Amino acid sequence: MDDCIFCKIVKGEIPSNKAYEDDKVLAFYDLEPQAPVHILIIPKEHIKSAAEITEENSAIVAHIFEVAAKLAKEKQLDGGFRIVNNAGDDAGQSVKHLHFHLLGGRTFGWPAG
Ligand code: DGP
Repeated sequence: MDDCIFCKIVKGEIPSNKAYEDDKVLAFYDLEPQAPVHILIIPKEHIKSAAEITEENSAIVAHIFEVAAKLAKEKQLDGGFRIVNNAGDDAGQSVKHLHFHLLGGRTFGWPAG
């Protein structure tokens, strides 16, 4: 996707502060952190949102959660952490490339906003 910010980050056309990378996913620090640890985990493949997850591409979501658990351990989020996915305009998804927020280092209220 030519006009997708996160595709440009994957291609290295926009710089990011990387936390993890492999052939399928990239994790990088959010520009507007909402917690002491705020990492975005994205598939390298362009998938618009969680609404586009199907039987064919759902394995990437499992892989993203494996990476989240690994990062949470690495960042010593032993007390807990939150994984957030905003899907679509009503949920406030501002970047239309599937991403999961890994948030930690503070406590969180519930229900969310
Ligand atoms: P969401 O609202 O769920 O679509 O979250 C998008 C997040 O992406 C938001 O927390 C800010 C972050 N973000 C947007 N553009 C950039 C960027 O160019 N670099 C980085 N590191 N984060 C970005």
